[in-house]
Amino acid sequence: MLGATGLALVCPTLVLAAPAGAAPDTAYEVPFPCGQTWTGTTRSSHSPSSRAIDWNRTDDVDDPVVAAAPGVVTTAAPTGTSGYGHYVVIDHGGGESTLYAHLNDVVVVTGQSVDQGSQIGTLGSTGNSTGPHLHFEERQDRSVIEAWFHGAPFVYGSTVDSQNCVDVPLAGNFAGDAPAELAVYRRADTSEFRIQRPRAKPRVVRLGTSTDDPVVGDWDGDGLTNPGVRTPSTKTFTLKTGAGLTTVVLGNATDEPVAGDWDGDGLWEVGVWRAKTAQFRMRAADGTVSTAVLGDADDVPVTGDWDGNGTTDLGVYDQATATFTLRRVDDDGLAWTADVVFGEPGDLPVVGDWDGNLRTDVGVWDPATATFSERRATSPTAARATVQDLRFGRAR
Ligand SMILES: [Ca+2]
Ligand SMILES: [Ca+2]
Ligand SMILES: [Ca+2]
Ligand SMILES: [Ca+2]
Repeated sequence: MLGATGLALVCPTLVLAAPAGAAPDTAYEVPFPCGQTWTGTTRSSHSPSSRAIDWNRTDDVDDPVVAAAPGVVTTAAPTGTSGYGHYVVIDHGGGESTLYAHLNDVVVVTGQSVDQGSQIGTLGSTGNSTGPHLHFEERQDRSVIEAWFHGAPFVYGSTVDSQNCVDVPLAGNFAGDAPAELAVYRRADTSEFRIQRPRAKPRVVRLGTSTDDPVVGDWDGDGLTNPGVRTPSTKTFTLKTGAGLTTVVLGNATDEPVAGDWDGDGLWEVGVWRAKTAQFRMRAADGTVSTAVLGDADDVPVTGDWDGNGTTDLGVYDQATATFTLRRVDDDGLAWTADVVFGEPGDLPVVGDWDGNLRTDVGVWDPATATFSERRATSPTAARATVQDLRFGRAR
C-alpha cells in the first residue's frame, strides 16, 4: 500500500515537476502575429529535443511566421531539402537564439537585423516533415532550452493567444509643417498608424496588416506626411492619401522599404534597402531605379534631408553600436558620410525634423520604455546637441 502510494506520487512528480528552466534573458513572444491563436505540442521523440515546439492551427499553410524577439539572422536557408528544410536562426545575443523550421518562403537574409514581430517567412512542410507546421526552438548556445513566452514558461500542449504585439516607431509632418510629430505603427490584423497630437488623443489611421512593414512619405506633394505599408510577400507598397490608395511593386521579398523625395520636386518616391548587398534601390517616378551602397547587412536603413537642400539623403543605424552613418551628396555630386553616435544598443532609429529648420534630425525609440529620444541640433551631424525624451506608443 505504502509502495503503491509512493509510486503514484513519484511518477507524476518526475514527469511534471522537473523544475522550470530559468527564464532566458531574451523576452520571447509567440512567433505569430498579435492576437492569433496557436497550439504548441511536442513529444518524447521530438528531434533534436522534446523542448522544441511544433506549432499548428487550422489551415495554417503559408501563414506568416514572425520573429519572437529582435536580433540578427545568422542562418537564412531558403532551399534546404532535408532536416529543418527551409529554416531561419535569429541570434538574440548572450548565446540565445531561436530557430524556425520547415518554412515555405523565407523573407530574410543571413546577416540582416530583424525587429520583434516582423515577418521572417511562411509556415510550410519542407525538409523532414510529415505535414505543415512550424518547428520552433529557443536555444542557449547549441542546446534547445525549455520555451518561455511573455515572461512565463510555456505549457507544452497548450493553446495560446499570441502577445507578440508590437509598435514600430515613426515620425513625420503628419499634422502640418515641421516640426515632426511622433507616431507608431501598431501591428495587428488591421494595423494602425497612431499619430501623436498635443493635448489630444492620437489620430488613428488604419492601414496594412500584422506583417506589413510601415513606410511614410509625402505621396501627394502637399507638404504633409502620408502613411504607407509594404507587404513583403507581394513586394507591394500601398500608399495612402486623401485621394485613396496607390500601389507600387518594387524589390524582392527580403528587402526593407524606404522612402524619400529623391529628386527634390516635393513628391516622395519609394525605395528599398537590400541588406545582403547593403544597397539602397531608389525608384524614380518613371519607374527607373538608381542605387547606392551604404552600411552593412545588420544595419537599419533611415532616410532624411540631412543637409536641408530639399532632396532626401540616405543613412543607416547600427543597433549594436548605436551609430548612425548619414550620407549626403554635394553640389559636385560627391557623396560624404558622417557618423553620429546616439541612443543605446537595441534602440530603434527614428528620424524627423524635430525643430522645424528643414534639416532632418536623428532620434531613437527604446522598445522597453516606449521612449523617443530626439537629438536636436542645427544639423544632424553637428557636435552640439540637446536631447528631448518623450514617451509615446506601447512598451514591449
Ligand atoms: Ca501629403
Ligand atoms: Ca520626388
Ligand atoms: Ca539632402
Ligand atoms: Ca531639424
